[in-house]
Parts: sequence; structure tokens; C-alpha cells
Amino acid sequence: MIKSRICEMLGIKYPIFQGGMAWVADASLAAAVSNAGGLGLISSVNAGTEAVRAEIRKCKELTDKPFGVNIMLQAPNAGEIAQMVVEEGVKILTTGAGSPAQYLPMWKEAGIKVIPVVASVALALKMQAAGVDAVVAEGAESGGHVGELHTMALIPQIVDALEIPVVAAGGICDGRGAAAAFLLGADGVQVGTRFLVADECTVHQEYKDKILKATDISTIVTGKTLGHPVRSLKTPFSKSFAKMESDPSVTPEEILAFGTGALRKAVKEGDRNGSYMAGECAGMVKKAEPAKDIVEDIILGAEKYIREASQKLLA
Ligand code: TUI
Repeated sequence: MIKSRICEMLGIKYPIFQGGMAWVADASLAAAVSNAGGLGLISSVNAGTEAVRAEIRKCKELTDKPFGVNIMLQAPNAGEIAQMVVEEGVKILTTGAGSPAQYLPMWKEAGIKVIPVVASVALALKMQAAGVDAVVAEGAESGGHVGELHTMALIPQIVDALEIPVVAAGGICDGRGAAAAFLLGADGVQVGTRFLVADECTVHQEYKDKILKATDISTIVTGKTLGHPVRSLKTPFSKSFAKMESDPSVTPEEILAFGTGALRKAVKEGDRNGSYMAGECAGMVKKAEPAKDIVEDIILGAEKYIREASQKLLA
């Protein structure tokens, strides 16, 4: 069975995290992943701090296994959330879209395991020096806010630079991807896009249908001109967004206004003017199933591929 030091550190059975997807990752999905032996994560991007508190409390009722909260550091209420998770006794945090350095003393004091998502060696090293417990290294194949490097080059460079455990993210949605990440030196994997179609995932059915219909070339990165690149499905909305970015007569403020609230509209309403954030592996996601089946397919699949590859490739 695949095990790693991240399992011991967090008290989980399998070294797999569910991505803390904004507006998507709620108690229902997080508890299902944690009950399956992975690490479920609740997103802090929801209808305000109290809504996230309610999801944490609900998750505690749905599972007795470890789960965590992902804090989107660019959100206006990030400071409030940072405090609230301490009050609620959350034991594991991941952070995204920035440096969590200012909150580390408070979280370490509370005995929280802190695992920032990083997209470069420089930030990974800074985080390790600041005393975090592990990192998620996220390649630009992933959905949502993305960095510059892709998983294949990012993971080994971060693994070489750090002593602490590294969880690989970006473009991983099956046993083959997970096996590859372990061979690159990762101690675990994080999966987002495939969990969008999990039975326990509460996104609008239209979102799930769009993921299930996606192909290899269905995603696009927009927002580079705003300094906040985001990968999402190609839709009339994301294509209009890209067009506005290349039109010099449109101001950044107008583009920003066009995009505001678009993710929520997709997740909650299946709105055609929504932003359907998804990773490049959306084209490989072919069926809706329980989160438990996804967790087991990825982890048991990785084990199978590692075994088969060593037989096939080594004389
Ligand atoms: O955070 C993410 N992915 C996200 S957040 C999000 S919410 C959103 N809502 C509406 C519009 C746009 C976004 C959707 N997806 N992933 C973690 C991640 N963090 N990926 C890359 C990074 C990152 C990038 C640069 C972390 C740190 C960083 O540099 C910080 C520094 O200070 O150097």
C-alpha cells in the first residue's frame, strides 16, 4: 500500500488531498474524502466567514477523520478566517495565492499543521524557513489561480530544495498521474478537478456536465494582464474575458468588474456567464462516482502502475 510521511504527520490513511476549491469545497465533499482515507479540505471562499464556520462544524459531524481548511489569502476576509479557524480548533490548514507568513505564529501557537500551496522554489524555501510543516507544490496544469511553472518541472525542483514533505498538485487525476508525482519525489498528491464530479460534490449539475464533456484542449488561462492568471473551461464567458484583455480600449477595472462573482455564478447557478474553473485533466474525467471510489482509484491505481512499470521497464 502506498504510504508516506505525510500520512503519519496528518493521521490519514492515503497520501491524497482534495483541493480546497473556492466555492466548491464544502463539508459534504471534504467529509467524504476524509472518510475515504484522504484529506478533505473546506474552502474559505464561501458566503462569508460565518458560512465557513458552519461548514467546519458540519464537517465535524460528518467525519471523525482529520480534515482541513484552505485559506485563500487574497480574499478580503482572509484575516478574519485566519482567526476563526483557530477558534474552531481546526488542526490542518492549507493556504493559497500568497504567503501566509503573517499568520504563522498564531497558527503554530495553536498547534495547527500549516501547509501552504507554493508555485516556486523561492516561496517554498521561505515557507520552510518560516517553519511550515509541508508544502503543496502546484503546477500550472491546475484549475483556478495558477503560477508559471508546470508540474513536471516544478515538483523535482521543490523536492530537491526542501527537507519537509511535498505534495504535488496540477494535472493529477488518476493513478498514472499520481504514480508519476511519487516518482518525481512527492510525498503525496492533491487532486481538484476530478472531485468536481464526485457524488458528494454540491456544484451545479451544469458544472459537472461541462467537466464530463471536456476534452484535452478545453481549458484556457485568462487574467494574466491583471496579475492573477486563472485556468477555467473555454466558455463564451472566458473567451469574452480573453478578448477584453487583448483589447487596449478596455480598462483593467472593466475586465475586473466583468469577472467579479463569476465563479460563484458557475458553482451555484450553472450560469452561462459563470467562470468554470478546471484543470487541464478535465478531459480525462469521464464519470461521476462517490469520492471514495475516486480516492481508491487514484491511490490503488498508482500502486498498480508503479508495480507494472517496474516489471515492464526493468530488465
Ligand atoms: O489559490 C489557488 N487557486 C485558486 S484560488 C481561487 S479563488 C478565485 N476566485 C475568483 C477569481 C480568481 C480566483 C481559485 N483558484 N491555488 C494555490 C496557488 N497558490 N496556486 C499558485 C499559488 C501561489 C502563487 C503565487 C502562491 C503564492 C504565490 O506567491 C506569493 C508570494 O508572495 O510570492
